[in-house]
Amino acid sequence: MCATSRSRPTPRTATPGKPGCAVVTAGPGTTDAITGVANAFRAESPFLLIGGQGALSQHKMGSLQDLPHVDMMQPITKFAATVPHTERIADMVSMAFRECFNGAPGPSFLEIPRDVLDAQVDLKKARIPAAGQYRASTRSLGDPDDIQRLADILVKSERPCVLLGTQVWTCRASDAAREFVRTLNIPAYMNGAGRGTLPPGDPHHFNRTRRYAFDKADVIVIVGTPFDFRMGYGKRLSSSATVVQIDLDYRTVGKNRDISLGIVGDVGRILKAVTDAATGRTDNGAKKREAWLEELRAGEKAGGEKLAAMFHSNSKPINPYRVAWEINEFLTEDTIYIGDGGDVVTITAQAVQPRQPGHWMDPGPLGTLGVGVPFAMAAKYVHPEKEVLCYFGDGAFSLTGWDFETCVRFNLPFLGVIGNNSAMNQIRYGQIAKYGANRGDVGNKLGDVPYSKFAEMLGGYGEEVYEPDQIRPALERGREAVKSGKPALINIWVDPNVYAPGTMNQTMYK
Ligand SMILES: Cc1ncc(C[n+]2csc(CCOP(=O)(O)OP(=O)(O)O)c2C)c(N)n1
Ligand SMILES: [Mg+2]
Repeated sequence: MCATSRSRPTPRTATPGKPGCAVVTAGPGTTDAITGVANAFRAESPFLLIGGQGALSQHKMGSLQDLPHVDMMQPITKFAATVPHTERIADMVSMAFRECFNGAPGPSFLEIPRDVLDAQVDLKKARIPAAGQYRASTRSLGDPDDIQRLADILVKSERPCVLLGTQVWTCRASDAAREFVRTLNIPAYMNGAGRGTLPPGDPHHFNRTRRYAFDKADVIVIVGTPFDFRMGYGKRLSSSATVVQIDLDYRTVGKNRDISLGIVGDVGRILKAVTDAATGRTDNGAKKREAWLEELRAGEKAGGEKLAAMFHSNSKPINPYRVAWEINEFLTEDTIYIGDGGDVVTITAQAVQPRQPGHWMDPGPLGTLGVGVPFAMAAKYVHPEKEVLCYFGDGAFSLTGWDFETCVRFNLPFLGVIGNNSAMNQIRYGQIAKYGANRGDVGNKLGDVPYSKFAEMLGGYGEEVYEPDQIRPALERGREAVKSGKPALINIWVDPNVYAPGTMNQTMYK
């Protein structure tokens, strides 16, 4: 970004579910954007990237910044094409956006050669699609017979559970999902952008007993999330359970694991229809499931108690579990939380619970480190009235940290917190486990960087934290700095020898 703007951005109306758009130069500009496109592809984010290209008149002659962009983008987009003529620009932009919403959302790519961009055409000859008139609704309901079948299955179930995934947010289905679990009395687990659908403390909000529930449930409903590595490819679900999968994408349903029933369509419409269908029955079975919910609540409580000592740890260097707990305590109802890092961020998944849907962002299934600053920038740009807090690993922060300056320049203040262990610790652990203690540092040791100085150098606010009881006061001062318009970085020095259980089990590779 190069324009300068120091004025406070006027609040923009939040535009949920709208696609994003970015424009980059040809060659290295387009290759620089590849990771962002790939991240959107795996995260199912609708987004159009427009890239430049040398003039068609110099096609394949070795023009400045010439590369086969479309070939490179093809496997990581839903649609990638060259605009061959100026008359076609508007039409192909509508085509690309339409493709962004084909099944599960994702990115599209268009390259516009220089002479196509510069030429003038008679507008009467061009097709200029009108907003709202170039594509159909994506809110389809699935097979109505299957809606009835799912209602039957759930009404009869005694130990059901539901996993609410990213598409619950994509489809803005939070209300429908809440009504579904409350009416039918079903325990809900959340992952990805589905986190926050139910607030912590809600009687149907569960998170520490997911493995137990997947093992003991008689019916498991998977909503808007694939059977990928986060789900152990479906292997961690009881083999005797009735497994139902609901997804926007036909290709996702039944992939990697057999299912008893699959329904394709808008997950909000489907959950609402199932709730309505079950409500028509004389007894929807909600009461008989209470014992199962109580069993899981006891498990949640025991799980929380197990972690309490680590959450309250006063040890030095600071235990990263303590940081995770402090951050969760510090979040407001309105804070958008972003995680960007390896092990320190994995640890926060056990403590940090967003209070609302749409208030959690993470590196997603591509595991893209470096998303933090750009996500914070985008979140603050769309929601200038909200607090944006991003928790980084030091390795992750170093990837895109320079854009902290962009946040200063564009007046997009956010609160950055770094869990600094001077290492790429998640990978360091894997190497220690595989190759022995003296091999952990190879390629993973980072410098002891006082990032507060980096923040100050770029015009922001910064603090170093070495004592556990200084975490909260430093966060408070960071919050005040952000309120005064300065992005802030609180650099917390954490113990490099404490790891998340998922890192120790190397669960992500199983
Ligand atoms: C762009 C990118 N590069 C590399 C990786 C592989 N990777 C996963 S976790 C990790 C360590 C990150 O270190 P840091 O952010 O400091 O977190 P820590 O594990 O130390 O808590 C790395 C390199 C990745 N996921 N994304
Ligand atoms: Mg680190």
